Parts: sequence; structure tokens; C-alpha cells
Amino acid sequence: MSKRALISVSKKDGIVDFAKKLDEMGYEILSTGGTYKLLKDMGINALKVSDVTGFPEILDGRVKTLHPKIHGGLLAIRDDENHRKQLEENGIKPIDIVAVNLYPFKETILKNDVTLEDAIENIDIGGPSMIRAAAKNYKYVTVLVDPYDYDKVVEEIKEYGNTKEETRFYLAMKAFGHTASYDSLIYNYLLDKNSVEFPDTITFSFEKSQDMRYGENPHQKAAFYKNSLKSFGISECVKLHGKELSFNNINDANAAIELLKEFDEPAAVAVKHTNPCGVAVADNIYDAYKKAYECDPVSIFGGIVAFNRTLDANTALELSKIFLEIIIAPDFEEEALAILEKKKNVRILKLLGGYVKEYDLKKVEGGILVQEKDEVDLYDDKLTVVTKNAPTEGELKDLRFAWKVVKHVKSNAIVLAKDGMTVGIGAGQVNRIWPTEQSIKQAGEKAKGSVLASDAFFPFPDVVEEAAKAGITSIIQPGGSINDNASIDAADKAGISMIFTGIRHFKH
Ligand code: 93A
Repeated sequence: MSKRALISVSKKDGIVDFAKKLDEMGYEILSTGGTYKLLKDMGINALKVSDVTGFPEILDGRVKTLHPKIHGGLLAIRDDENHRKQLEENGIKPIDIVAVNLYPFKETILKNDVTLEDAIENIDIGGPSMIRAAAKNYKYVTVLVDPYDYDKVVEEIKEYGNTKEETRFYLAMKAFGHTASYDSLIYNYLLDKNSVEFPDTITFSFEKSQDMRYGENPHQKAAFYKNSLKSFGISECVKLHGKELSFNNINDANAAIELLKEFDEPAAVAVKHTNPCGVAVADNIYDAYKKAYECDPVSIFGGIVAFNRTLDANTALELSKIFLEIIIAPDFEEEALAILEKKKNVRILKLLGGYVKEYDLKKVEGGILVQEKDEVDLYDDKLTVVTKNAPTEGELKDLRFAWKVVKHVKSNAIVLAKDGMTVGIGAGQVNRIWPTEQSIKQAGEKAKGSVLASDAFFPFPDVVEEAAKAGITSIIQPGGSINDNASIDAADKAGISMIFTGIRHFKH
């Protein structure tokens, strides 16, 4: 008895060649309307599914393959005498190979003017049923959802007369991955349409973007997956020059871009190990970079610098003076690119626009914590002056600037700023006085007359006392400690002005 293959594909690449080879190897090919027409046009023998089932495709194609003659042929256990008998009694022939890929749901919902009706119509029902039936019965059935696998299957059949069981098992796994991610897209699309937040179940659909040489450390294997639908931020960057991005590169570049998003005015952001090590705003990015560099000329080495304006040749020349892992900008002047491309080891990323609201996820063992992103506007009415002195206009500007930066520094975080640039950044400490000391030490002379931002409130007056000693003139912090008064008194004693925001920016 000749073997049977059922072919029903929306994406038709590679299918003609594959079908031709199956035909040559003596397979009887069954296919659905559009696929059948293509195969016939290309001179390949094929039967219409409707001729096999004796039932026409109905309901505008909604019912094409949903028939016992198809599903019986896919699901029968060939070694089971009873199953074989039932196939015979019902005139069902077993199907040995299934090549199916699904209605283009993803492509449909990515269209700008897509209607709900259009999206719904592109939910494939018959295809996943066949894929799942074939995959469940992988002991006997070879299921293909990816044209990449056509050749391997042909080779094995040529060599062994059939695919190897281990190949069928692997393809079954791939098939369930295919239908799972397809259903996940549908679910997420409908979640969005229903405006449901924090649903009972979260499913993901991410596609592998690249295998990586290694993870955070060389002994950790790693890969990068991108959201199958949306890409933005680091996922949307285009590499213009340099080696593959590493795991740490992507993680650090992400931190730089997320901080960059805080600014409308020309800004430069330098990041090292996901913490900013120099941030500045200015009238142009050249000045912004010079200021950001000055904050910490040591740590910036081997770091990442991101800009929110087209990179010009002058700034590129400055950048080329030190070793940087990555340079990011929305665009590059030709000359700037030529200057930077001389450096073999720097990666140059073009940051494309676009912003999509996403949840912030943190992985814990056996679970994920899901939260909204830390996005909250600091309107004037949120600011309360709690000291006798109020900040000057200039100080207020710097306080707001420092507040934007401190949000992106690992807690406990202290940022000192002056004239639109960070002068000291204390990051990731387990108490609040250490990052204070660290930032003051780093700022040196520049601490004098600078302002201080803290991601969380002060449990003791020690931070204010240290700030006073260093000549810091104004402080911004959430407030809310039972000990707030001690800090306010210390500030008043030193003539420091202090603002409470009521907003905490932990970043753990
Ligand atoms: O509308 S369906 O859900 N109903 C079905 O019975 C069915 N059978 C196969 N879609 C169905 N298919 C899908 O048709 C396949 O998954 C494939 O994507 C597509 C191929 O159609 P055609 O051969 O007419 O181009």
C-alpha cells in the first residue's frame, strides 16, 4: 500500500520541491484547495482532501480537513489490530506525513488596519488539529511545521525507507511548540482587546533571535529571544558595526536605552554593568557627552554610551578616544560612522523609535514577578518643600534631573548632580550611607554646590549630615520615614533645602 502525505500550507516556500520528492518516492499526496492548486500547476500528482473524504470544503474553507477520514488516518495506532480493523471498516487510509503551517494570524494582526473580524478569520482550526493529531501519533506519523525540516525528512526516507523515530519525536515536540506559540499569540491578542490586566494565566510568545557565545559568564550557555510581535528598545536596535552582541551587552544596552528614554533634551548616558556611571543633558550631545564622561572617567572605560540625537563627527572623535563596548544613537552622520568604524571592537547600534507598554518581569526560582514598569510623572504638585529653605530654580532643575537618573540606579542609590550632569553616583549598596559616601567621594570638589537624589527615604539623619559636610545644597527624596523629622532638622541646621516626592524608586 502506498504511503500517504497530507500537505496543507499557508506559507508555501519549499513545498513544491518537497512534494515533488515525496511524489517521486511513491507517496500519495493529499492537499487542500490552495495547496492542491499550486502542486497541480507545478505538475505534481495530488489528490484533493475533499475527494478523499467525499465531503466538500465548506463554510468558506472553515471546514476543510476536519473529517474522520483525515483524523482517523492520523490518529490510528498502526500496531493495534482493532484500530487497523476500524480503519478498514470505515474506508480510512493511514496518513504517514503531515506538512502543515497555519493561517498567518501573526502577520494579520501586525497589519495596521486589521479588524477584529479579519484577525478572527485568520485563526486556524483545522491546521492545529492535524498538527496535534500527527504529533500525538509521532510513533507512526511525521509532522512538519517548518520548511527547514523538509530536506532532513526526505534524506531519511531515502536512506531508511522512513523517518527515524527519534526524528519524529523531535518533530512532534516542534509541532506542539508551533501550536502553543500560535495559541499564545491569539490569547495575548484577545487579552489586549479585552483590556485585561494581570490575567489568571500569562503565556509568552518569544522567538529565538540569536544563540549567544555564552551567558553572563563563559560557562553559562545562553540565547536571546525577542517578543514575536513587538520589538522595541534594545530588541529593536540594528547593529551597524562590530561583533555579535553578548549577553551582558544586551542587558547593559537595555539599561542605557531605558534611562535615555527619560530625556527629551539632548542627552548622553554612560552605563556600566547596568548602572549609569555618567549622565548629562546639554544643548547638544557633544557637550552632553563631555559632561557625562567627566562624571566618572574611570568607570566609563569598556562601558556603553547612548545618545538621543544623531551622532555627529565631533562627538564620534571624542568617543573614539576611549575603549567603549557599545555606542547607541538614533542615527549617525556618515563621517561619524566612518570614525567609529575604524575601531574593530566597538559595536554600533542604531536605536529605532517606538514605544510599547510592557510589563516588567523578574524571574524567581519557579515563578515570575510581574509588575507595571516604574513609570510615574513627577508633576509639580507632587513636590513638597519640607525645609525652611526652598530650592532655587537652578537647583530644582538639577533635582529633577538627578531624580530621573536615580530611578535607573540599583538600590540603594544616591545621585549627585550639578548643571545638568551627574557628578557622583552611588549604586547597589545594602545601606543608604555607603552610596552617599561613594557618590561624595567620587564627586570630589564637584560635590560642593551639587544636589542629591535618593531612591528611597532616609531612616536616619546620617545622609543629610554627610551631604552637609560635602557642601551639597539641596536634596530630593520620597520621604515617608517615621524618622523624617530628624533628617528635616539636620537639613535645616545646615541650610539645605529638601523636597519630598512621595514616590519611591526602588530598583532591586
Ligand atoms: O479554516 S480551517 O481552520 N479549517 C480546516 O479544516 C483546515 N484545514 C487546513 N483551516 C484549515 N487548514 C489550513 O488551511 C492549513 O493549516 C493551512 O494553513 C491552510 C492551507 O489552505 P490552502 O491549501 O487552501 O491554501
